[in-house]
Amino acid sequence: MTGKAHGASILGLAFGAFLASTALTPVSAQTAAPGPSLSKEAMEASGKIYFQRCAGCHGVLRKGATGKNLEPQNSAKLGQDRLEKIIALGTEGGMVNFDDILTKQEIKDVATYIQLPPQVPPEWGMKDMLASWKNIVPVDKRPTKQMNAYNLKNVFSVTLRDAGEVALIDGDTKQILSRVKTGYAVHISRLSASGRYIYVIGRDGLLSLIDLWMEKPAVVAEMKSGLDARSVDVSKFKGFEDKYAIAGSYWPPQYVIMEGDTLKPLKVVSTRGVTVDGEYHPEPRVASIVASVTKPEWVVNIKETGLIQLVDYSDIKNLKTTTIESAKFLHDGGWDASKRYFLVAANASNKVAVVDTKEGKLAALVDTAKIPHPGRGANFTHPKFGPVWATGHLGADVISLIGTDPEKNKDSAWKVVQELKTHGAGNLFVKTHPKSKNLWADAPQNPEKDVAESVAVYDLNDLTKKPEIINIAKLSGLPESKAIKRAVHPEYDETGTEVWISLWAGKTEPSAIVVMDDATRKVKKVITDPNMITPTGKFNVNNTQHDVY
Ligand code: DHE
Repeated sequence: MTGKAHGASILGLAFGAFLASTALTPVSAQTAAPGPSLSKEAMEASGKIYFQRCAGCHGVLRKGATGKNLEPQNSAKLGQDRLEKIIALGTEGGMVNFDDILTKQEIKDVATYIQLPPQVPPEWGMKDMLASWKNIVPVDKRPTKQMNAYNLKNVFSVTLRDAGEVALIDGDTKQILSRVKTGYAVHISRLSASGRYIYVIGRDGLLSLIDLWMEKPAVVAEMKSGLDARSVDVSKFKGFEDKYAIAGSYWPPQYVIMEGDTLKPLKVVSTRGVTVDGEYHPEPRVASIVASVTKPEWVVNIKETGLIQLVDYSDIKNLKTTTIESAKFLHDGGWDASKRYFLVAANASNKVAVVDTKEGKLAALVDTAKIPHPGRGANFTHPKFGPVWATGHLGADVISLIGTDPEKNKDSAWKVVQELKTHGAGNLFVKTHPKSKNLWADAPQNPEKDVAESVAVYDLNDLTKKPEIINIAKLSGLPESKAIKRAVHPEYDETGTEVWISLWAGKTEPSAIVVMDDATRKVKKVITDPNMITPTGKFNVNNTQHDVY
């Protein structure tokens, strides 16, 4: 079974169960009344497409988040023709075009589907999780020391998005060490506090635990943590290293705490509830999760409620949670250089929320340009404003620099102190390294091919200089094609001297990882392979383990 088929079947099963359990009126009955209707087959197919392609931004219940509310009272107003056009061509508001991914008939059916009442997927609780849990290599059968000769600190876990796999690549030799089957449309990798285990979460909620100490690193445990998920982290506080893991779900809206070395589920906590505006929300999804090193806590960001939870894992039977009000549609974020403050984008509110994890309080809500999207952001010391954290934007062609030192640089703290002009909107990730004097920014969501295939590089010694714009696709030597090869997710190696950039092409086209020399900004190596299918995120073991960015 290919990775693609493997992933699709897992999601298909979940979705089949969801469709079978839905309390919706049978479609044939709906056709009796005038208005939009679909055959049973078209309904199922459109439901799958919606769940896989649309729910991430619009929500399973279509209440809206980064994307617009698509409940029937709103979508029906737009009407079939307008909806088909929007799905096919996208909008200036950030909706991408699907005319190169879906057939005309699929677009037509999805346009109809979103005018019908949303289907409610089933819940996924402790029983389901335990039934899905596979302790493939029990802890006492695992190696007691590293059994391979790899320089593990410089290994990269690379998301092969549409293959449902990660590739483990040796950062020193640039060789693919192994490809590991994981969940559908894999999202992120995170490292255990010890650096021994990699945790990989798929969009289908399948969490895979990879043991880097094995002669050939492989999956030693897996567990389906939800039906739709994006985030995972581990316990990093002293005394709790590798003890617990936590995975957040989009559906059902909840998080699960697990044993760190086996993934056995221990506790499930729902995030349904009332938003910062005081209104009940049935689908407050878990966005980013990050582990503190100064307290036994996770920072759990709940997208739709705009609430940030500090979850204290020192006693999970008597779980204590501090709930911090911020702004709605929390998404991704990272630590400041001191690792006391966590900065998270409330993206559809055009704000960055700053949490003081020492005090357990909101430090600030910073207004930014449109739709901040930091990934984990980038930290460096600005010649004028002191320590700053940088975020790019999906909706604006700037990088915002936010001052992060309220002690010594009080006037700059929690303000956008400078905006750096980029080569275009549609940025997803920015990156630097403590040993580097460069800041790299991508723009993969920009509709212009040339912009999406390029990165901007800033000289941190002189931020008055224009950035150098480098077309990574042209440098890669991959065959020219009409389709966009999106340059995405710059990631440093352990030493901070190389920057790895994915060229994310279509499923059937050649993709690559281009390794740039940070000092000269020239190509050092292009990593290609027939199995390098849709590489996106890359997670260097050392930098991810120690939150270096
Ligand atoms: Fe991501 C991080 C959600 C689409 C690549 N993405 C995250 C996080 C969230 C999230 C909540 C933070 C996790 C954490 O830190 O715990 N992403 C979503 C979506 O909801 C969205 C918009 C739509 C969807 O349906 O999934 C989405 N993401 C994408 C992509 O299309 C990307 C570009 C390609 C891909 O592989 O799917 C993508 N997201 C990433 C990456 C990170 C990420 C590489 C981790 C960045 C890092 O450096 O930590």
